[in-house]
This record gives sequence, structure tokens and C-alpha cells, in this order.
Amino acid sequence: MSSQRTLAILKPDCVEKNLVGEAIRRIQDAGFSVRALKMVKLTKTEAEGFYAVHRGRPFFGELVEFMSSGPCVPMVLEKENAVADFRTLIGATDPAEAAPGTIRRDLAESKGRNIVHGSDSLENGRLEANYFFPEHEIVANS
Ligand code: 3AN
Repeated sequence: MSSQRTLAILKPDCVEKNLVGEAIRRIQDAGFSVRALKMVKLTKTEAEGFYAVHRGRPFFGELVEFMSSGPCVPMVLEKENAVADFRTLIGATDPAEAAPGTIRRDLAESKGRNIVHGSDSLENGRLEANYFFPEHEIVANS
């Protein structure tokens, strides 16, 4: 399996609870390399754009409000099998259903406020990384 990239976002609840360092520690301990990282506060329009695939879902409004409620930390991560392995590391969408030891189970409180986002496919990872980072801001493995 060759190296893959995925897009993670440490969500506004992660920043608000001062858990950015804890989340990055867990991510790096699991073998992911950080290739890009910044802090941004999304506008409502930007949050709607990022989550456009969920437009029409009953929680869309709540999701957009939450994701634009405070700063968040998007990151490009790299590792073998990064997309699937990152989803395993964070656990199920609902922290109550996430496996013990996962980031969401240990640190998150609800389906909406679930601390971290991870791309669900390689193609979405590419699109989502490009949403936040121009190619020259993604640092290659030297
Ligand atoms: P995941 O982020 O685990 O792929 P999805 O794709 O089902 O989960 O959900 C997309 C986003 O919508 C997630 N960031 C999640 O926090 C949010 N979300 C999912 N279900 C709910 C819900 N019932 N209420 C509020 N927000 C939700």
C-alpha cells in the first residue's frame, strides 16, 4: 500500500476545549505525518461550501452554524492507507458508538460536536485538501 493523504479538521469544539495538542499528539502517535496545517475561522458560506454534499440533510443548518462558530484547524495528513486508518483512529460519527480508545470516544460529546473531521475517500481527501490548501502549502516528504 502506497502513501496516501487525507484531510482532517480539528473542529471548533476541539479548539474551544484546548484539545488541539492532545488531538495532534494522538494523530502523530498513530503514524500520520502532518503535511499542512493552519487555523481558520470559516464563514457560513465557506462552511456550506465545504459540506455541500450534506445540503438537504436535516442537520445541515446545525452543522454549518457549528463549523463557522469558531476557529478550526484543517490539516493534510500523510501515511500508508491514510484515509481508512484516520477514520479508524477517530471512530464512528457518534462518539457514543465509537470504539474505546478512538479520538471521538475519548474526547467528543455528540454527533454534531464530534471534535474532528476525516475525509471518507481518497478523492474527497484531495478535494477537501484543495479546499483549504493550495498545492504549494502542502509540504512534500523531503
Ligand atoms: P463523518 O464525519 O463521520 O463522516 P457524516 O459524513 O455522517 O460523518 O456527517 C458529516 C458531518 O455532519 C459530521 N462532521 C458530523 O459531525 C455531522 N453530523 C452527522 N450527523 C449529525 C447529526 N445527527 N446531528 C448533527 N450533526 C451531525
